[in-house]
Amino acid sequence: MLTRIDHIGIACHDLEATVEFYRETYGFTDVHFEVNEEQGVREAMLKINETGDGAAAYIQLVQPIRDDSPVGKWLAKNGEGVHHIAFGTDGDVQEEADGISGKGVRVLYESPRRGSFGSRITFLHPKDCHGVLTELVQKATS
Ligand code: CMX
Ligand code: CO
Repeated sequence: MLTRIDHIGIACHDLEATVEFYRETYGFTDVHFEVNEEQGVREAMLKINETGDGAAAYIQLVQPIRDDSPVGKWLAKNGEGVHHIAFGTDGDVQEEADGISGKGVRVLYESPRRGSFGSRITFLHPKDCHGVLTELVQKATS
């Protein structure tokens, strides 16, 4: 089941400056940085609140490390802004994706890839989701 908004993904040109904006403006100080080579981004996860399913909701700031990556291409076309939303599962993300695929929505990955904090992620095509690139996230088991 999808039980939370896991994160909202925001594309930016300068990760440190954007983190500073969120810290200064809103007081979001719980920040985790990582690089995801496969996705072509440097990212910062800003924790907003815990969720009822034992996970948490974040703002994910992403800066491309390659111009030809999904975020690099999107930024060149649109400039900074909301790039995707992510829903969290309480179970297996592939099972969730299979169920959604059965409803006629294109799932972008054949099998889940690695996301923030070692999570398992996949994406749904924005053209099948009313213009919203949608990510599904299964939290890493701790
Ligand atoms: N939101 C909404 N629509 C989008 C979009 C987005 N983020 N990205 C692309 N589109 C739209 C484009 O506007 C375009 O529409 P038009 O044909 O009407 O102009 C169409 O989708 C095709 O876009 P494109 O620029 O040609 O891009 P591609 O088809 O090469 O790639 C996508 C689009 C979704 C397949 C690709 O971005 C992708 O694989 N995304 C998943 C991975 C990802 O985004 N990783 C970064 C985040 C990592 C993380 O969250 O951890
Ligand atoms: Co994301």
